Amino acid sequence: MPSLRFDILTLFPDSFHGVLNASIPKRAAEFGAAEYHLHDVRPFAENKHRKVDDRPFGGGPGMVMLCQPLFDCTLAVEGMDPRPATRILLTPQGEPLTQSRIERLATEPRLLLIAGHYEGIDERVIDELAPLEISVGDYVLSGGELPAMILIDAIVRLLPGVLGHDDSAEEDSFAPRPASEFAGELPGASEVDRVRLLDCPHYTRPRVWNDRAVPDVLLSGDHEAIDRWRREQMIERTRARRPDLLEDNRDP
Ligand code: 9D3
Repeated sequence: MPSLRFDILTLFPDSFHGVLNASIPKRAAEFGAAEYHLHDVRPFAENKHRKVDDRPFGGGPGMVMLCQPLFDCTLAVEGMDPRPATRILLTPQGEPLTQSRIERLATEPRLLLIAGHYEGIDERVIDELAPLEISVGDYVLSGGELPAMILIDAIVRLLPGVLGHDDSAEEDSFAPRPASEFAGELPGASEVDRVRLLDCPHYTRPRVWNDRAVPDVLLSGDHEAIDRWRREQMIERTRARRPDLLEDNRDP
C-alpha cells in the first residue's frame, strides 16, 4: 500500500508536532501508511520583512493573508513530489466535514492542507488555487491548524493497517452500515441507505459500581439478546440526541 502524503502549509508548523508525534498519527507514519511534511509559509514572502498579511481593503478589523506567499509556497511544495495533490483549505466558509468526506480523502495519494490564520485569506488566491474548502463545524477557532489536525487524525486512522484490529474503524458510530442490518427497527431506512448511528453504552468491571449495576442482558451470555439490546440502544440514543442523523440517512 503506497503511503498517503500530507503537505501542511501554515504559519505555525510547530503547533502540529504534538499531534503528529502522538498516538494514531504517529503510528500511521511509523507504519509507512502516512507521511507528514510541514511547510512554513513565511519564508516564501518575497517582501523584505517577510510579511504574510496586510490590512483589508475596505477597512475592518484584523489582517488578511497575502496572495503571493501562499501561492508560491503551494507551487513550490507541489513540485517536491510528482504525485498530484488534492488541495484543501480549512476555512469557516467551507463545506462541513463528514465521515464520508473523510473516507473519500483517505483513498487519495496526496493531500495539501492550507491552514489559514488571521481574519482570512485574500479571495484571489483561493480562486487561483481552487482548493476544496472544508470547515470542521459551526464555532469560531483562531486558525485552521486545529481543523487540519482533526482532518489528519480522522483520515489516518482509516488507512489500512493503522488501527490494531481490522474492524475497529468499521464498528464506529459514524461508520455507515447497511440499513438492512436494522430491518424493522428503522422505519424509512431502505435496503440501499447507509445508516449512521450513535454508539451504544459500554461497560466493564466491576459489575456494580457506586450502586450502579451493569445491565443484566450484558451478563446473560445470550449473544443474540445482547446484539438486539445494543442495536436498540443505538437507535434510541440517536433518536434522543441526534434526530438529525435519522432524518437524513444519506450523507453525500
Ligand atoms: C469575524 C468573522 N470570522 C468568521 C466567522 C472570521 C474568522 C474566524 C475564525 C476567520 C478565521 C477564523 C479561523 N478559523 C479557521 O481558520 C477555521 C475554522 C473555524 O474557525 N471553525 C470551524 N472550522 C474551521 S476550518 C478553519
